[in-house]
Amino acid sequence: MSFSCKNDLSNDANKKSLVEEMDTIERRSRAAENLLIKLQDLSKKGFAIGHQDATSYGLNWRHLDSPDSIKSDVAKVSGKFPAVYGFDIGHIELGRTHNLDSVPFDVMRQLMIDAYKKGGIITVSWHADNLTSKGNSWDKTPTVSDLINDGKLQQTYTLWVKRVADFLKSVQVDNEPIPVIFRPFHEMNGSWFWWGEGNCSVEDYKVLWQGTVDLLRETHGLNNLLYAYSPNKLNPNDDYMKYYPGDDYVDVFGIDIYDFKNSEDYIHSVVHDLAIVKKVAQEKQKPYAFTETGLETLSTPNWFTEVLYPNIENTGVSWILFWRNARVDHHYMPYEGHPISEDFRAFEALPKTLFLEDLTN
Ligand code: BMA
Repeated sequence: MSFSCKNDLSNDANKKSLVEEMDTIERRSRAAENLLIKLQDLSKKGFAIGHQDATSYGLNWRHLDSPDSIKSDVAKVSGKFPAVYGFDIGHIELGRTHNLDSVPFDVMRQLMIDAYKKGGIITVSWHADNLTSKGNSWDKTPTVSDLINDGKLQQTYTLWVKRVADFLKSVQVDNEPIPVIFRPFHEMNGSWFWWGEGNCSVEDYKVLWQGTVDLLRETHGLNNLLYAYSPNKLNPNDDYMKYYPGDDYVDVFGIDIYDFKNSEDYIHSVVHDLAIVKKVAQEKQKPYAFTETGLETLSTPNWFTEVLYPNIENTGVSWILFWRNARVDHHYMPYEGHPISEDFRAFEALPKTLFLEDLTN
């Protein structure tokens, strides 16, 4: 079955036959199953530390061509590499050679392979462009309803997903695609992306998610992916499950919460929202994670040890992903000489923080 009109995707009979069909195909590769188990197991010890674009670039360095030696701001500051590696494949859908943040996809592939071989966990987000307006992810022009109803756009989107599949299939070790936690269409309960609240109906969002996963799994036969559902911080009265596309389409639960220089508000959300994520995940027997977080520029002293750690140490999250170190005014992890470095080293020494060398394969 392919991503096609809404009727096909919301038709119960079609869904039932799809589920039956899936039973006969290997739904997840052995490596993807192992990753799922690893996520559950490691959460008994602590939480894995992740960084977006950890090895792609940092402050004053960049892997522009093929990577010779692997660097990371986290390693420069703490002596340890992160355990989780976030990448973004925005612009792969356009057939470009570089992602939206100028990381060459060939370099990204090498960095993913290197991290995986060393026991690291790979997670991928997708800041896809807007199909209708051709603007970026933040272009709110409604497009999902167009996609569902317009055959021509479906053709384009099908090609976009093929490019995603080709890339994710091409990241191989021993001729096998490595397992990846794919986290598309994130923060949908916020209104800043074209797939977000107000720019796309709840029903259409689910059709988009399910249709995309069906294409990846069936048309392209990808079984190396785990799918992560990650709304943004909940506003009062938000239902965490509002956009949930269903148990067959999600393997990992998550949430994105940032500290906008208001620690009290941040702590309140972290404690409140992670409790909800944990409850849902435990009911569904799936792992859960703090899929994005950070304090831009790290201007609050002792943020890692005093604001963050005490509020997540007992939540049971499998990992926590800090956003990227792009610039002096846009970074979420310390870099060499950063005033918060010492606090970060103290955070590293706390019992629950797991870095690359703390993970076992
Ligand atoms: C956002 C910002 C952007 C970036 C995007 C995708 O949060 O960091 O600068 O392009 O993520 O990485």
